[in-house]
Amino acid sequence: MVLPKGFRWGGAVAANQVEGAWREGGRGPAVSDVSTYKPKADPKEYALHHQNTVASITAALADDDVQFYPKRRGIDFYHRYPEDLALFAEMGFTTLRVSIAWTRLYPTGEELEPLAEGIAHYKALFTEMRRLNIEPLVTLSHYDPPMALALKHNGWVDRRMIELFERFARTCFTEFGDLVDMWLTFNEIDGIIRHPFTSGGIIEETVEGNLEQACYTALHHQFVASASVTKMLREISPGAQMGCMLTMLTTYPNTCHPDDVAATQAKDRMLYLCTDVQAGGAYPRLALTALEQRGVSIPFVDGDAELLAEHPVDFISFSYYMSMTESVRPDAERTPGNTVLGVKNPFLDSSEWGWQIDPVGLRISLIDLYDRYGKPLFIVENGLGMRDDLTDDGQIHDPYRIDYFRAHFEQMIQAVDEGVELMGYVSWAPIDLISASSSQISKRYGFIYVDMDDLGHGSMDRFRKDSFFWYQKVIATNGADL
Ligand code: BGP
Repeated sequence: MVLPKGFRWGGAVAANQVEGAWREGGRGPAVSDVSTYKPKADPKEYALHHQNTVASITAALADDDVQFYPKRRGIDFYHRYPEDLALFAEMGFTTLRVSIAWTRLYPTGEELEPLAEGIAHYKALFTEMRRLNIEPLVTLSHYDPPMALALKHNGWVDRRMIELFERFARTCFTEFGDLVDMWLTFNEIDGIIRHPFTSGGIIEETVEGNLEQACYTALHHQFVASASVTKMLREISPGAQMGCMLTMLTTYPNTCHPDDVAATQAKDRMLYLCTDVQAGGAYPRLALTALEQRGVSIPFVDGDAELLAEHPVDFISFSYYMSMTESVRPDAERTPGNTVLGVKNPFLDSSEWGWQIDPVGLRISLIDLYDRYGKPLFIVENGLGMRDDLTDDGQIHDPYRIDYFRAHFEQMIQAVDEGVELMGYVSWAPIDLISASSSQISKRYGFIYVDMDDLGHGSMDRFRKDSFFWYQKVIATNGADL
């Protein structure tokens, strides 16, 4: 079993979780800037700030604090990227997934011209990556819509967002097109249904009517925006490729009771809605019926259906961290997963954060997606968030992380062996960063340790973990030596 020559290896990060420098270069606020971390000792204050109401957002924006809002400081990748890229190159990365902060180019999302400083920053970043032979895979929107658009238009609920996103994308394609050949439009596009504020800048309090309707309206606008900029990319950079990005929430029936199987089938139908639209070019009929029965309609305007049908993505990318099960029993034991609650699988172990570790689920996911769409796949997030200890002599022994990756790579290679066309694998994340869901850095994913605690104390110095050397060997042997 061998991976094809040229198989891409690397890591993935997102601007709002690594860059920091939230006020530099004219950058405008993004929804991620009000994402809070507070030690559990003060749950009341935490809850208050976590509401994402207009009042709490306004108060947060007037507050300069970076301790309480860790995504504002990230890991200072904005300044330290040369050092970090050198470490990635040392591991042998051929690809790095990064995202562009929309508000570094358009601070409120509505300016007519982009900021020169933002463009210069990303040009320098991509140029340095190319110099190190690291190919950029770039996400246009990764959980950081401009805050101004959230407050003014309620984010993606408003169809005007499409035009503003097109302007942003056009700037990216024209300015960075000679350095970037692989793009993704929206990170985990399905996420808008589960966390409307983070993904879509939707402030629940100001939604008129049904929240689920607002979320599907916003999702439709993102689909249209995605197809429209896919069309644009083909005109501007004919050789470039566009991918969609799905949260792969692989679900098994908790038992072989037919009701559990039927419930899993219904869940899967909604899971694949996004890839059916973005890769298949149309909404799946039964999912539409299910939505209609819940009073949700899709706000098609003339030309949308044709646009979606004519401009599907070139490849399908996804995040995969764990699997879960589905049960119709109301008392079934629940367990947390990636932005969802699932039913516990008795055959699997869990991470410290309760995410159930399932390497075989990665193979199942690859085969399912490839069977369904027949398009090239790209694993653009996979990894294990754990606490790590830095020893006095600057080492981090993380055999649990090596075990996790080894088991997942075995299954990935098996899927390729079974015929799945896989463009590459980039881990989440090659370096410790601020966690999306908890805003903690102590939920560490990296092969590289960042010396900082959840309150921002520490030197921010980088240290190679044991897994760093292991991944280096894996890449050097193209997965032959695990
Ligand atoms: C995905 C997101 C990432 C990332 C990852 C891990 O859903 O695309 O941004 O952070 O999950 O999640 P967390 O940081 O919550 O552990």
